[in-house]
Amino acid sequence: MVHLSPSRRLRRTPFSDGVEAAGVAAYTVYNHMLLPTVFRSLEEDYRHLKEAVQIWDVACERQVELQGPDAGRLMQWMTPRDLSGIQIGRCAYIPVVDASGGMLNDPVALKLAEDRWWISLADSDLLYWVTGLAHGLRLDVRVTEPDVSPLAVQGPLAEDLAARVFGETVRGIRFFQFRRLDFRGQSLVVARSGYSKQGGFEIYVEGSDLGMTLWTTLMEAGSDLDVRAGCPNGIERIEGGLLSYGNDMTVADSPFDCGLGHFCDALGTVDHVGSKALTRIARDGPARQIRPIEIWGTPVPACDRLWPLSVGGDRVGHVSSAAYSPDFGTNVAIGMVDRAHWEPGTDLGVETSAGFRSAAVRDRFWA
Ligand code: THG
Repeated sequence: MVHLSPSRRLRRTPFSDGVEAAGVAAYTVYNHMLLPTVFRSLEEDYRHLKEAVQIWDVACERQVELQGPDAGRLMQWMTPRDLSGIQIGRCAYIPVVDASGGMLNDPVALKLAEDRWWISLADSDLLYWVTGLAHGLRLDVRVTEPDVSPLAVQGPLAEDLAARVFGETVRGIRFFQFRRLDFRGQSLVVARSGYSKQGGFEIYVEGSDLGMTLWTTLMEAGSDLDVRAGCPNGIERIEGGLLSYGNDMTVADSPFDCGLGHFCDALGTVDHVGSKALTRIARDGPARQIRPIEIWGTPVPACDRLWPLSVGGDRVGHVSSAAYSPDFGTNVAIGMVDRAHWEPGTDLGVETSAGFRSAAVRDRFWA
């Protein structure tokens, strides 16, 4: 891969100076921002994430803020997930769909107040869609992108590190809940969440100026815990079945295709922009669905295009993410498989960028 040319369109983050000082080896682009992908090596970063604690610059998870009397109505109009039971202080993973039921994003929503929400975006320009809905429905709500940058603390020692910086109270924050905690006289949203299965927190840094102060404080507080700069790990997230918007799903896929049916209102009583389409898909069942796929043989390269899946020469789906897992000693992958072939144990062929391989549908993700 050649270098990324720096420019104003490719936004740095409040933590980029720290990331670079820590020796970032590779970046990707996410929401027009820099997102580190490798520090030492994918495998070394993976091992360390599972054994210690890492600080992740995930400022690219941009927030869309809804503020005003109609904030709740707009939130519910965007998603098939029933938000009526979501209390202040809770996070909710939500499919966001268009009028055809196609996935526009799969953000984490945070309910800050009855009239105030943040939507912590995956990689698509959802701000335009949300602003458009607000105008089209003539809603009384302000839609903005605030100066808020998430910093994640992930790994088995994350709770110990977070407790040193934010106090013992962090231990009481449950999964997908958040509290406002003091850091240097400023109250920051600290949530137990993050794009790994290793546990940890996400700190929503309000005000870019505070970014490097928090970064440095965490690094110093965790030096004896072997804290390192890290990033979402391409092996670990496939083992855990964490989906990547733009890779594992696009606007061509419904939440049911993505295995996110349990995040959709089961009774079909929630009125949202994709209600009609999703009611039909829920009734008929999806024609294909995301499945864990095991690819046999030696380590496969990174999946930078769809790899066709086949049975007896007929195409039955594709693989969208793959990696060799050191812990499971096999190639772990995420695929989209047609209904007739998605049963666990089904043998498939996959045309990887390094040639044809045998593969199989698994019953569950690895971790
Ligand atoms: N944290 C925050 N914002 C984000 C992400 C994040 N925005 C972009 C991206 N990640 C959105 N995608 C996901 C995908 C999976 C999860 C969160 C965001 C996730 N899933 C849990 C799982 O699958 O185990 C379960 C969620 C649940 O049970 O509600 O955490 O990581 N701020």
